[in-house]
Amino acid sequence: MCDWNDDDSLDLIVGERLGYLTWFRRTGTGELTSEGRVQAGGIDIHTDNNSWPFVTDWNEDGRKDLLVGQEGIGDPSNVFLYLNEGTSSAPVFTDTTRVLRSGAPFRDYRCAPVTEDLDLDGRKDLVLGEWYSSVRWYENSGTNADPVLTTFINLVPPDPDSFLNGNPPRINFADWDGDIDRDMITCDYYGSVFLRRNITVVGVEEEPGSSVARPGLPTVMRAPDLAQLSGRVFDNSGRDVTDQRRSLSPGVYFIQRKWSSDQVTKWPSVRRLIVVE
Ligand SMILES: [Ca+2]
Ligand SMILES: [Ca+2]
Ligand SMILES: [Ca+2]
Ligand SMILES: [Ca+2]
Repeated sequence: MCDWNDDDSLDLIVGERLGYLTWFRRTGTGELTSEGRVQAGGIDIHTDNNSWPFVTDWNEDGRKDLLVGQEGIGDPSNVFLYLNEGTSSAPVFTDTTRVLRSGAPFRDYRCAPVTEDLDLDGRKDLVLGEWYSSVRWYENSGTNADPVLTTFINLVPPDPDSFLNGNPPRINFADWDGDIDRDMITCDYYGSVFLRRNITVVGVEEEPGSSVARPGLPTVMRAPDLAQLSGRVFDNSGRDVTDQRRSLSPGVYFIQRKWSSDQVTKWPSVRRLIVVE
């Protein structure tokens, strides 16, 4: 789901068994109407079976792009990127590239890629659902505009035997339980929906001499590093001190980060605790 044409109404970009992608536009009355298949170079985009579209501004140029997974048994690549060469409100695609990890294409079957900054370091990561239930987190070691993906951690382990763990997973992130952190919701081939709550423990942990960023934990930062972060900074009275962040005194602050991993870009109400040393 995304606002494909930037008219403030959520639309659908739908993948399907036969590999095409279709845009269903939300009308003024709230109904969805088909606007036809999404094209690249004037031709319907046609992946292998079970196409999975995810709309995100991959290269951070302000224009939404398309990240697409496919089934692709035996195919040389199963995660593709279509960079938008039009505008954000009228996307135009001409070509596609393969998304790489450690320099090689993803060859896992039935890929479902989404972007999500799971470790809250301000850089979007890749979360990949694939054959046999596994959901993998590829931490982005590059930048937001040029993600670099290498190793992964299984958020959900593969289950090639029982097929009871959400096989194959289709992924979404949302704060389901309203406790600020974002939870993972997946559905599978058999019609089940799985909720996996984010249960990161909140606490303070310090490692003297270095900036520390841990999932879900308050972050200890040096003032020079804070100056490199995008986002708004507030002191403990709620005063916006973003303009002074290069020279903040040691103390406790809060940072608010803009995110765009749920098809929209917005300032969330959540402010993350940081400690400037
Ligand atoms: Ca729309
Ligand atoms: Ca873009
Ligand atoms: Ca990240
Ligand atoms: Ca939550």
